[in-house]
Amino acid sequence: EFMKNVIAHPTFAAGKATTTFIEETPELFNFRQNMDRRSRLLNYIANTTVNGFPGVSREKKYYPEFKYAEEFVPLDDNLVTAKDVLEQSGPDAVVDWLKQQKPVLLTDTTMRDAHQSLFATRMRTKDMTLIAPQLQRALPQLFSYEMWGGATFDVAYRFLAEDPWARLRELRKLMPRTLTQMLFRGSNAVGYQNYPDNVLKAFIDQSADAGMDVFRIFDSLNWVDQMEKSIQYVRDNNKIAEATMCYTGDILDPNKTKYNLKYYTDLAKELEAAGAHIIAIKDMAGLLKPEAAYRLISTLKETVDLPIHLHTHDTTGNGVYTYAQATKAGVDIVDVASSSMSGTTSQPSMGSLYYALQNTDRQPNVDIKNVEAVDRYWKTVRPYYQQFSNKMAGPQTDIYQTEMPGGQYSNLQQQANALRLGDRFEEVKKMYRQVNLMFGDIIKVTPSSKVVGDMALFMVQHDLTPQYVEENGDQLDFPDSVVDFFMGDLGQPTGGFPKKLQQIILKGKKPLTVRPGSLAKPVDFKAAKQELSAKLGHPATQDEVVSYVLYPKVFMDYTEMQSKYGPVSLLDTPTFFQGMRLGERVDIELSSGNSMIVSLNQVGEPDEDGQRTLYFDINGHAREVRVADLS
Ligand code: 3PY
Ligand code: ZN
Repeated sequence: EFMKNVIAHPTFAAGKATTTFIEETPELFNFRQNMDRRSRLLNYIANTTVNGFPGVSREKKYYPEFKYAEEFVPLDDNLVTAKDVLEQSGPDAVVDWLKQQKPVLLTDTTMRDAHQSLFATRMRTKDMTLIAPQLQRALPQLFSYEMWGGATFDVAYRFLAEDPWARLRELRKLMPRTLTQMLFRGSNAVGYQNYPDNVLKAFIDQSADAGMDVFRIFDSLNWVDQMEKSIQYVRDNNKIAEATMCYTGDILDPNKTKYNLKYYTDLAKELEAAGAHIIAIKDMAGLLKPEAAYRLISTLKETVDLPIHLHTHDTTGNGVYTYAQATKAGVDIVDVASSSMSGTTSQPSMGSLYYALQNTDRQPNVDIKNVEAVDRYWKTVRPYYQQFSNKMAGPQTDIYQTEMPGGQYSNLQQQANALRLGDRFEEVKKMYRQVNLMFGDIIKVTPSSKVVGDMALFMVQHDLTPQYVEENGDQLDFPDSVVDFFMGDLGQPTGGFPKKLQQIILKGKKPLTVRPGSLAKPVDFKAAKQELSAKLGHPATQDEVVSYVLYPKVFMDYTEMQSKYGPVSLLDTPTFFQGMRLGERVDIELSSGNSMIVSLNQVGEPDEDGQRTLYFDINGHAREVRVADLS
């Protein structure tokens, strides 16, 4: 086949081929590459069929009955989107445009926070790109689609064996008329540790280049010093800097004085001075009660001259009511998710909010038929991820006490299960609250929430009480994340660290009192690129270099997985997690017009070496694959 391609090539046919012809004509290798990709994918399918996907139990393979073919109500030809304004006139014009909008604007978080909060961030790119063109036809007028950042970056590489940059680039291409939005953890970027400033800059520059428009920048302790640089880097790229206040406590509770209304209005003023285009209120645990939302938003509207974007989680069941009150108070944008990906630890439902605001002048400008049509797609996708679900069946009002972020709930459950504390999760939740108080009542959001979670698990696991820690803490070996936190590695909490506990935990080590990023040595990107290129055996791209700098091990593991199994992101989700079943046929589109149709005809018994032979049929040709049965 390779020689046939050579002979058929016009240069060769014209008799002009020189000795370098083969090197100069890389398309000849496409055939080989395809062959190679097919074999690797087949190995993946065979291995997953025999041994399963790590951490996923074997189940009846779920096949949606339903073929997605919806008609959408056409949109007004004169529609102007926020993305149009950004492209034509830049971020300041978007700010002005936002201020003129009467209806409340929406951000759809289905492709980021919703699945992060409902099923441990496992949604695959394929399930997003399949609907993206329709989203663009049905709902281009949303303010933005949040589809990147937070935990998605790490999880894409670590658990899904796919490239997060490719996800961003692909969705950007498929949805050109709506802003893309990401969650950016300030000095922690999309990780859990502090990075040097030049890493933040490289990441933001690269994200902007890949198509990111709105950067929601927060700090896990609401420390503005740790957000300033990122805000500036986003501005330098002519993109939208949404500076964030994480909401905790209860501004209307007179007994809770640490995070009161003044705390938030002062913070908003600081963020405005730091260059924010928009102020986000990130109610990551869903603690903002309806009346508090009304008070907070109306006061902020009088305090700063910027649009306000409200984010909540529906864990307590009050999300839509909170949004309704926020809308009354003049909030500009709110975060919602498609119905079947909404509720409980996720965002409130877009459709529900639409009806809640009916007969008001702030009802979102969306066609409800389109909203519902899009949701019929997500409804088919959700069961693919059932095994990762936190299985929360209804509202949890004890969150008002626990103050645990929606995105953490399912993760902490998984961590507890791994430590065999699954049946003591109620205790873990209670301890989480106690740890927060021991730590001086801190903002709890990634990564500070992880520190509180790690400490709570540690205390439940070893049956420790706060009093015991205080009296005998010098004997205890605390989790690394807890030690690092008290060292000041995540920054300084409002009101400082509780001194006594800090001494107990640090055991004589001297903590930082300044921004860790101000001490961190810049990363030498040239050297990193050289090092990585040598490891990869090809010149590393900037996407790869940035990922390698942020997550060296996770990234290298991913490349290893790629070279072993090829582009597994092309598989449909049930096949990715479950492999194939006897007699089943799966279509894989390798590239447009280039499909691989796979049938599984027979699975042999293990031989004396424990190897099974699987008999496939690929595009009509028989293929056998041998796989070690690890069971
Ligand atoms: C994240 O940082 O990933 C979050 O979603 C925090 O709420
Ligand atoms: Zn959130």
